Amino acid sequence: MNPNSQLNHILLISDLHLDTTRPELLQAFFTFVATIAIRAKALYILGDFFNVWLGDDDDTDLHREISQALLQLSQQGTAVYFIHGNRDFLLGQKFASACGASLIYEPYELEYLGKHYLLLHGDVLCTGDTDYIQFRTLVRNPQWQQEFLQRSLAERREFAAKARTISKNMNSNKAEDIMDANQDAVVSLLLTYPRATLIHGHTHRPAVHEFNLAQTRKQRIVLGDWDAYGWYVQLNADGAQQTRFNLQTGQPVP
Ligand SMILES: [Mn+2]
Repeated sequence: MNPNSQLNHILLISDLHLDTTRPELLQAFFTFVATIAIRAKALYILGDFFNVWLGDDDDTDLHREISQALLQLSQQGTAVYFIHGNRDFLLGQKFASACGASLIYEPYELEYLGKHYLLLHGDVLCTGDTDYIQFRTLVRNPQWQQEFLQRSLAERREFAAKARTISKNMNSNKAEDIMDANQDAVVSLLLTYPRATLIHGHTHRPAVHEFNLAQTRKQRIVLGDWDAYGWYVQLNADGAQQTRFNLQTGQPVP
């Protein structure tokens, strides 16, 4: 049992984009786990935790260090959950188990202390980006995934590098708002989950958006990506609050 679990709150993070090129982010994540996440009842990771995920058979030092840290966290009483992002949608049951974590699927409705939240990565909301939505439909197809995972790691790596180059070239010509969440998509999702506050990442535009829908005040919270700062959302009896923190010290930065 987690000795601090009386603090009774849930944490959510997104878009760490961990890989070997950003050792300072990896260090910040380990500090976050040991000092902040350890006090939470649960940690939800809302996608793009890894910068790229080619399959659970891609067994690297980075992946092992991360699974060990998460396994320890889960064994100390903080439940860990993964939602797929657009970069790590191939993260599978095998790696999740190695982390002591559960894979959950978006949109995921979470009820906590009488409040309802709807968790997702956020890429499905960017409906203005039709090239991307088309690509997503392809790579989220189970048959495509099965075939892809049967290719050699070298081939998968090559595909990922190509896909990144294509997406970079396409995105450089796109208007900013095309790659943001589309309000019609947000509204349509909230009409299906009328009680929920939306929480997602993906766009790297941390914010709390408030608007009226059917005479009710609604909230959409966008988690920040870990880059210059780290970000997490905390759920407690008062609702959801986002904190920005210093990556080295873990201290909040207003
Ligand atoms: Mn993303």
